Amino acid sequence: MIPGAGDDGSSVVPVVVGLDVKPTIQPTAKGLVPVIILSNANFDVRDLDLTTVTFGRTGTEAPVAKCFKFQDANKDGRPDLRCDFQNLTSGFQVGDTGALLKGSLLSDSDVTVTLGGPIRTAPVKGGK
Ligand SMILES: [Ca+2]
Repeated sequence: MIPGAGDDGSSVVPVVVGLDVKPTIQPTAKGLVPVIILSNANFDVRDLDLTTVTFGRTGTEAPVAKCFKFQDANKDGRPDLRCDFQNLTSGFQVGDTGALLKGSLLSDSDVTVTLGGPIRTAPVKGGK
């Protein structure tokens, strides 16, 4: 089943907000991908239930490995949050151009927030 494609009448509300991902991802590299979750006028990252957050090619692949303190990363006056995810678990493939992050709200676990951001992938060493 494709995540989010259910037609069961549940109150899942995808909200697309900003995600600032490390620009170039090497799909076969070990280590962590740093992701900055950006707040905006309609979304405050402090409302996100971090225990439900997942990240990757379709947004459901990797659980949070580590989150940092809230900081205003883009200097717009709203708090942002950096979280790191395991690169290999995130499931990126060469040629991918976007990353997604999904998570529920602390105030309403039925609401799923979806965040997206652009990425580039680096060629895999040693050929295709
Ligand atoms: Ca900010």
